[in-house]
Amino acid sequence: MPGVGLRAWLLGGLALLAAAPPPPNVVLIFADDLGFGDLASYGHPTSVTPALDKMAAGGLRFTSFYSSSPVCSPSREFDHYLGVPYSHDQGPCQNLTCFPPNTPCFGTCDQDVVLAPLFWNLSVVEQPVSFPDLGARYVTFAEDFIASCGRRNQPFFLYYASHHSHYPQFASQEYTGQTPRGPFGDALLELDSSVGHLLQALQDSGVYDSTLVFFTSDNGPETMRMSRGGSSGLLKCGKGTTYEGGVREPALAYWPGRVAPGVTHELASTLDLLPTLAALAGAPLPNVTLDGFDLSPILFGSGTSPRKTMFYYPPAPNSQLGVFAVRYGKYKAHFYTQGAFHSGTTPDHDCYGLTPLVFHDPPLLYDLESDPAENYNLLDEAQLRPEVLAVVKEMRLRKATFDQQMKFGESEMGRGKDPSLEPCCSPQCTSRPSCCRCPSGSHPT
Ligand SMILES: [Ca+2]
Repeated sequence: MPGVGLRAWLLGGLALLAAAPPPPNVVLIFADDLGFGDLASYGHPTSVTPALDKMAAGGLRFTSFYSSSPVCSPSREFDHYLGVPYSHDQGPCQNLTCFPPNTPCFGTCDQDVVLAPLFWNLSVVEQPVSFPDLGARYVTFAEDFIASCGRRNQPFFLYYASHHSHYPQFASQEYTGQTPRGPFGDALLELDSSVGHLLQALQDSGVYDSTLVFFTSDNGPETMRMSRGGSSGLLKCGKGTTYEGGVREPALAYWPGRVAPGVTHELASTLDLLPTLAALAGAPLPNVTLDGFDLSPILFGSGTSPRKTMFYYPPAPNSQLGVFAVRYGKYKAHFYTQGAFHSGTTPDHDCYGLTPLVFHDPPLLYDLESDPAENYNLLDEAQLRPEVLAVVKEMRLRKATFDQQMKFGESEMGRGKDPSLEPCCSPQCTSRPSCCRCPSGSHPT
């Protein structure tokens, strides 16, 4: 996938230190390129997602939850790891099976790089990874981890990041051809089934009531894949843009007995997960400036969200332009807009990859509560209301203040490429990248 940095699709666990009283367990489930409109609980008519429906009905469903970026986010560090350490389309896929028994993956994916590897901790155990087997492997790994922690009465953090809803979609035999939505729906069904298995594993280990399960997605749908991509529902555009469809995500918090079932319209973000989970675990925060908030007041019904503002970064942020848009309360101002190739093919030309960067002065201003689709610019109204002009002034100030405080780190992408660093199951082989190929079981695990 062009233009996207290191990304981790991982399944890992970090055993937390036990203290008195014991902190809760956390299961954080990340979908990939899954849009605001993709789940049955968010209105999709033909998605089949019974486990996520159960979480939505028995947990807290967010309607204003934002990813930190319209493309994928950085990786983390774990005690145990199983997964593909980057996007599974970042390796040739045209001869691989995505749906059994023999439906090849749609498209070609990235060429002239190694086939996607499956890592178990620091070892490549299979290359290329077998997509139809991947879901079951992740589930088994997660089930074993939960059971092991349960037996030892040890609090745990499990991060379960699924590839299924990302191009090229795939599923095992059990889920292939099982939904009216086609390949995307089948892949989503297998993702949903893994959520069901995780919930069952928590039950079986007796930790159901002491575990927060949180589900969300990393960015909006890749509509360039047409019906094989996800859906942002009523929101504008998708992946790669700073319109709502790029960053506003489904989000579900599930903790029977602690998080009351319901729907919240409060503002929240993936940026808030670290401070929230650290607070729940009684863990100290890292000694850095964080742009997240503890969401405990929303989760436990004691108050409103501490987050009042959301800043929208473009896929490739730079210090000269700063953030592209700002949400403050119900209002959103776009200072810059730009299309994205990820967001092509829908009838809305604003989303397209060739739609250039435009600076808006005054900004485009929308009321996201009355107009979540961003159709009606409040500054186009014949009679400008004084409160609208006051909002524009406030938005300008918030953007300027935020941009001024933001310190940009060194670009990882800017460091360049070194093909010798591509993961290879046969490190000494000489005809890279094609020689990096090992069937499952050919390598010690
Ligand atoms: Ca993604």
